[in-house]
Amino acid sequence: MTSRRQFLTGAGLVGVAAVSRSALAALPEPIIQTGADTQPPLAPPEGQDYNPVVTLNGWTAPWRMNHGVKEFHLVAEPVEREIAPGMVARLWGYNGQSPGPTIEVVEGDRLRIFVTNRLPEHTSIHWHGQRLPNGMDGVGGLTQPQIPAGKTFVYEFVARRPGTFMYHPHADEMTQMAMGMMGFWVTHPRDPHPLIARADRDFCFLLNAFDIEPGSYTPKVNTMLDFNLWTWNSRAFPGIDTLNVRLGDRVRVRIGNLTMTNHPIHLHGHEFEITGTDGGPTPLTARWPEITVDVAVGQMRQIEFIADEPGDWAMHCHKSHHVMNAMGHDVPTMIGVDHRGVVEKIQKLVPDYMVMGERGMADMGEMEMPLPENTLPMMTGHGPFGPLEMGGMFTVLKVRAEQAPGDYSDPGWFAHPEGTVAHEWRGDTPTAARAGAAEGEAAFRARKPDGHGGHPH
Ligand SMILES: [Cu+2]
Repeated sequence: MTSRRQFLTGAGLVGVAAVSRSALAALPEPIIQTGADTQPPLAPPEGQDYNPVVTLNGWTAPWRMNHGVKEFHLVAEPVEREIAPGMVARLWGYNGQSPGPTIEVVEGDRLRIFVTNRLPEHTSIHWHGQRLPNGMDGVGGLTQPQIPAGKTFVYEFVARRPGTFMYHPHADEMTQMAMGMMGFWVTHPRDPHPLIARADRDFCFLLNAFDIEPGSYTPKVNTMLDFNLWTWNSRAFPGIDTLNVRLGDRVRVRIGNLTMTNHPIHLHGHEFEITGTDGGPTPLTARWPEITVDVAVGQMRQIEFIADEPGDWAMHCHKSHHVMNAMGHDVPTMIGVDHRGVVEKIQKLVPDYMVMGERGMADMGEMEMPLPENTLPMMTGHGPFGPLEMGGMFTVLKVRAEQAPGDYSDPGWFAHPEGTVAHEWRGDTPTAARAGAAEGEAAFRARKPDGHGGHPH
């Protein structure tokens, strides 16, 4: 849902087509987003000369043309962001959401970006990765005065190089980024570029993290490393939308990391190449196939692959605690511990006592355990075969032959062709062979390099 909110008296609801000269002298109306659904790509109004990006659980900032200059209006303000169904966080962001809208422009565009500060403290915006005049770099105190609460500043520069970028405050950074202030930036090449392929689908998202105590709404802003909610565009699984593509599509995924740790992002079923970073397109000779890309703090990576395997392919951070939602960390490992007898004794003292993790933690995926209000289950989500036992930085790449070009809607779960799903073995189970076995049991024989070998090991 996008709503146009009346802003700074006078402008009212001005349609894009009906902007008068006097209206152009005023600030562009900021577009406010009220929901967390992935919005359809914003096709450029004057003939589609690029394939627009899709911001996962986000949207692209609309702009207006003013005498050859693209004008945007960002409003830094407190927002409410649904992290996943069942949990809302009180964050700071831009234009109603965290992250703010993606700014999507074309190489060579002249830009004017108005930034209105509706936060209780000063802010600034740094345009991460841009070539621009030093005074437009947005480092409060170094290249500009801070933007005081209630004031609007203007940034003006030319989008000089194509690529994958982001924006974030360079003012009280630890607080403002811990509160969710950030946004994506994509600059498309003006002309066909030897190192930038035309992608059929172009997705982008930022890696971010929060420390929100179970049962509360506002992030702790003094947390340095021990965040408990690992999110993509301020969404945690199962709140992260799937990446829906057509079989055979060239897919580009742009990822930026504004957390305080690295994230090895792993894609199942395909190999990809890193085709660019926030430093620019990667030379062809420096590309190699990967299935995991480590995105370090403050880095951006742009990966590309041909989606040529139909199915529902997991895509996630490979740090296993980053695919979980908030949990108590100080739980001892109980695997293999026999609680029988002990439980009843403890329950006499602590009636609510329950056994956790005796067989591993998978039971948590199904456990109907009472949670504090506004708290996500640690491991959750259901697939066609049962609980997924996931949280945090996890989603699914859905590759379908029948997905129409330009259709980003969710096709539902994959229908596996007959006989292509792992299943229970129902035949005989032979005794396992074992090294160092006693006489009469099966044993491996290793042949030593000297050719004598033959001894059981
Ligand atoms: Cu991670």
